[in-house]
Amino acid sequence: MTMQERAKPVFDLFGKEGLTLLGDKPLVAETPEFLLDDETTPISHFFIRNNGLLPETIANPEDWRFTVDGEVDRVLDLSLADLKNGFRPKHYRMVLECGGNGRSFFDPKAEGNPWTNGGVGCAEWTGVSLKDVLKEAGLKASALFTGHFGADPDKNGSHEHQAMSRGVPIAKALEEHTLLAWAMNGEKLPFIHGGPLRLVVPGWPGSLSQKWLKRIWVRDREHDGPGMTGLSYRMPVRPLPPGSDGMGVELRVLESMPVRSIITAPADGTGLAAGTTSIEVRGAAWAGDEEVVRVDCTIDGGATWLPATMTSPRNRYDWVRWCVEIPLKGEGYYEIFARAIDSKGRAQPFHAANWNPNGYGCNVMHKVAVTLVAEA
Ligand SMILES: Nc1nc2c(c(=O)[nH]1)N[C@H]1C(S)=C(S)[C@@H](COP(=O)(O)O)O[C@H]1N2
Ligand SMILES: [Mo]
Repeated sequence: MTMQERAKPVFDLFGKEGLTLLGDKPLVAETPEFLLDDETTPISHFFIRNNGLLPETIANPEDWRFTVDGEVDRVLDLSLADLKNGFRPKHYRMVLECGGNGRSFFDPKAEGNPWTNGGVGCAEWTGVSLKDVLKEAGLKASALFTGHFGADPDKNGSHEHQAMSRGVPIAKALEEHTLLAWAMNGEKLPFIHGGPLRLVVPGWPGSLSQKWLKRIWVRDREHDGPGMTGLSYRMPVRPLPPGSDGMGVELRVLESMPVRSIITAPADGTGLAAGTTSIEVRGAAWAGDEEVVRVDCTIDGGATWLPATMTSPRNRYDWVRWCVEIPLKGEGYYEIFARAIDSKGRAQPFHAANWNPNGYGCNVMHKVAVTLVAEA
């Protein structure tokens, strides 16, 4: 059986269509770029990333409970219903992107799931700002970091260790857009995306957005759960020669994700009818904590660029959609590249730069090839 055949029952179970399976235990699946052609990514096309096995489902989501403890004045033990009734709900459309998105473009190959460009989606999240809940708990002066805990068992099915438990400096936790979310695209948060309750920590690696959230431990130091130590989510401070083992080099935790764009139409490998004189190229772009200031496309390997028109993001951390009409000079083969530039002037590279042992933060330009067939 191929990976795709094996995936079908699981994808059907979770209402997924057209995803590419990267692994089944843990379940990991990415979205082909051409299925990310919507302003808001439908749940059926939203990628899946798990580091352990799935937790048990629960009968009544409103009874889901989670705690806030550690460096707080009052320990909170709240149900989902308490959250909905006690705090002001927020609705933001925001990008969620795996820290390893793009990993497969590194050469030599880096450790981990071989994401191409589809470990990303942009959904409308409904929930409350984590800061409002932390305020209710009362942060002590010693509160420096969060630690996130979910209900999922690890890869071996054990609940003794967390499959993944990461955290953020308290300033990120206190951002308006860092949400405790219970709905996605206006629907009850699907189980596979962490329902009944998950964190959404936008702009930073997806691993911070803990699914099936059970506990926020407010800490007086950097959190040290699985995913926080060693080479996990750390980048070399100084550029490394590709293929290094990363031993003995200075590393820092990856925070904001780098600027990135994808071409969502046409699909790679599209054949264009004879006589086509131009092609509409569309896509999405986002830039971690920064803004996207422009997107350009080239069909001549970067010799000339055409500026794309962009939509305005709905709110901070939303992606922008862009579009550009590119004239074609007749029959033949064309490679389209899209390049986004962020508000700090940083652009995407033509090849996977910034090689690192675990393959994080690859933002190489996306390439789509099309062929205009000859007149019959
Ligand atoms: N409890 C829990 N939360 C988790 C994970 C996990 O394995 N367990 N994986 C993280 C990672 S690495 C990513 S990229 C996102 C993916 O979210 P999604 O599956 O809803 O797309 O969830 C994050 N939250
Ligand atoms: Mo991830």
